[in-house]
Amino acid sequence: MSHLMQQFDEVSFTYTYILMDSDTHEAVIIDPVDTKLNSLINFVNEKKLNIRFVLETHAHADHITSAGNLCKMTGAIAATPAHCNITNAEIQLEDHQQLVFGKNQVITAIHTPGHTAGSMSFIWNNAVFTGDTLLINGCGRTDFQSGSSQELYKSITEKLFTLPDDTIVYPGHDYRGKKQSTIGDEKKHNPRLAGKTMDDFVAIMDNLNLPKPKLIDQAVPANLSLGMVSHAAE
Ligand SMILES: N[C@@H](CCC(=O)N[C@@H](CS)C(=O)NCC(=O)O)C(=O)O
Ligand SMILES: [Fe+2]
Repeated sequence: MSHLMQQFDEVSFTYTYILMDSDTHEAVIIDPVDTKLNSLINFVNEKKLNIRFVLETHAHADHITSAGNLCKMTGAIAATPAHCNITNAEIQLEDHQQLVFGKNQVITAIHTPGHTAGSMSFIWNNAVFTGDTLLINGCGRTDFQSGSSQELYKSITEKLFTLPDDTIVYPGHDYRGKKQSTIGDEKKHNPRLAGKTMDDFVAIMDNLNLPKPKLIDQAVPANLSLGMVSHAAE
């Protein structure tokens, strides 16, 4: 039996996921946020979880991860996409690499570049954790961290949209209070993708004109070391 808990950070609108195996109490955490570390640790203690791996979908630009501290506190192993250059993560995930925890729980990492060059999505049972590759009725921006709207279109349409239609989509963020979707619904209703060619998609992404994330200059360097910021220079 498996269980999922979704934690929300209302400052950065980030979702953190706790994937649990009920037989063994082993668990995996995806995209933890620094300011939510205490409540996450409380949940882990309350449920008596043994955290095996802490995963990042990418090096985030809008908040600082707690992955480094979480690993230190729980003895978990950090696993991050190989092409995100998160140098102190013990496992550098390659495309299609699998992580096993609990009793036969398998997570498959899929390289889905576009939001950032290294971004990955994680498949578990009938769910996919898409990070900022695919959001509900949207997608991550492509204008920094070697992003590419052409690559993002290919990752979504050639990789994520080939998963079964009833696959549950758990995004890295939602700015409108939605918690989950399905591949079928995103194929049909996502305004950036439904019925859109790559050229249409690129034109949409070129015209978003979004302001830079407020924390990008602190968050990206910190997240390249799992949020373990060095205080030596301060
Ligand atoms: N206003 C937010 C913007 C955050 C932002 O740009 N987030 C990225 C993900 S790291 C994104 O792709 N957002 C998609 C969107 O805003 O539609 C902030 O300052 O942090
Ligand atoms: Fe992001």
